[in-house]
Amino acid sequence: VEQGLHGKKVVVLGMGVSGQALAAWLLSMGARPVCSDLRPADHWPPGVIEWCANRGVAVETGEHGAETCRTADLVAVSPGVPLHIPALRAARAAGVPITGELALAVSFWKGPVLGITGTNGKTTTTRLVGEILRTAGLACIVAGNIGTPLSGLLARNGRPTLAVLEVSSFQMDSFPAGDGPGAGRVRFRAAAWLNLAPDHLDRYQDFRAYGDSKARIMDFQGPEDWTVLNAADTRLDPWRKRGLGRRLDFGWGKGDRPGAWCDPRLRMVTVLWPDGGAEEYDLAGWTLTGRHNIENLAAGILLSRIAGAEPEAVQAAIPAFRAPAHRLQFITRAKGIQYYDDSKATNVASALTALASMEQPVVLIAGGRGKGEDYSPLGEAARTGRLRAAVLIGEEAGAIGRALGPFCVVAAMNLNGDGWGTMRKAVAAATALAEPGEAVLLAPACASFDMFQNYEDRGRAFQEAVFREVAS
Ligand code: UMA
Repeated sequence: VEQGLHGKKVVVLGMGVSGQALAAWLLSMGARPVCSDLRPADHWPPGVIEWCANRGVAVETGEHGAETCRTADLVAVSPGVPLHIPALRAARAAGVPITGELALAVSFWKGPVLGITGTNGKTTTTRLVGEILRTAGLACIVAGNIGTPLSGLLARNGRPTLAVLEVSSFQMDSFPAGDGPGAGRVRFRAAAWLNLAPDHLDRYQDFRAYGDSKARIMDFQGPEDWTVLNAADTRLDPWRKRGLGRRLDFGWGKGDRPGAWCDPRLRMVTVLWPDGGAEEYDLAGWTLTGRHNIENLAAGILLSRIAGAEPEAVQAAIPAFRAPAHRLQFITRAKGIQYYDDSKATNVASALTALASMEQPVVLIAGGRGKGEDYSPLGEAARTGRLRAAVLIGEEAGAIGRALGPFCVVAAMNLNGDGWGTMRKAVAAATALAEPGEAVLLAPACASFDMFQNYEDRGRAFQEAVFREVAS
């Protein structure tokens, strides 16, 4: 693979945004991509089949054929494709190398790469680092799980440019082991692991396997590189010593070792470097809600400094940064009720984080498609804390309702897959339940795919419903 892709048959599995970007880049490299997607031809994303036909690119619809993969020079998977499917087993048995879209793109990327992984907070931290680097006048691209496949940017990779990547466990899964295709060329100048909480248990055998997947980011680092780990998250403990990178931690308190240390009272972050250097950052003007976002900021400061941003630029970016949409985003206040959109809270842990970040009692809108998670921690929040009422939607409404038990008022809304209609009903019900001084919070603890295209679509539906409701 390192010797070039020219003339090689590369089967691309999954034709979402990753597969499309990868196929186009492979073609530009003179490879012979074969585009394969489980969807039948009439359900492919618009224009993709025509794009292939116009360029003589072979397509395989409705299946990933074992023969297609067995006869390839390389198979490259999209993040959403699980690695144990029969076609990939056939490829493995035939000795065909397998890689992932992001792994392949990183192995061809010429500039330094920063990788940011974790269950929650990845997108916020990735965007923050991008903003700080821009404030510092450093050229960079921001890509990965955040929505922009890196392979789509390879064509513009003439001059080595810093890449700031949000890396999901799905993407990490298909980074080849030491002897795999391109593995020797994959390197993370800095890798940050923000936190670990149960998620995606429908894809992984268990929680440990999910953590193992994220931990692999440290395998692609040398002694000159930096590993940035959350000191406060004990779930990272089994993997803290993994990899060769130099350690920087981030956490709370005064800090007794190199890293970024947050003092919530003084609203300061102190950075300690291994050579004894120290820096202080003032959090005045930081607008994001919640302790978790201060942890994200601490990690972001370390990554930006490693990437070469000067402390002055880091300080200037702190008050200027705004939360990305659908992440505990304040929407509006009407009749004393505040509305927050945390549609990105697609697992129980992030819904709990959202609840813990709210200062007022909450009427929660939750539910959607489950990922094999246990909802009882939400019941605990209802019993002990701020969760006063809940409006439940989607496939998991029943399961969450059972977990919430008798501790809060529960209403369920479902309009047979009509997501936007259901959301309007849910927002109306939540508004009726909320008292002045309380908050209506969308933090679903579930994926959105039962009723929405994605979490953004769900968040937009919520925001539209809120503005309708408060105008009525
Ligand atoms: N497909 C197959 N075979 C399969 C599974 C899927 O052919 O076995 C096909 C589907 O029919 C569909 C296509 O693959 O046509 C979708 O591919 P994909 O699921 O890999 O999604 P992409 O559109 O390529 O988007 C992916 C990420 N999606 C997933 O990881 C599920 C996006 O993250 C990411 O932004 C994008 O690449 C760019 O890098 C989304 C996500 O939900 C936001 N990520 C998860 C998360 O954050 O929790 C991990």
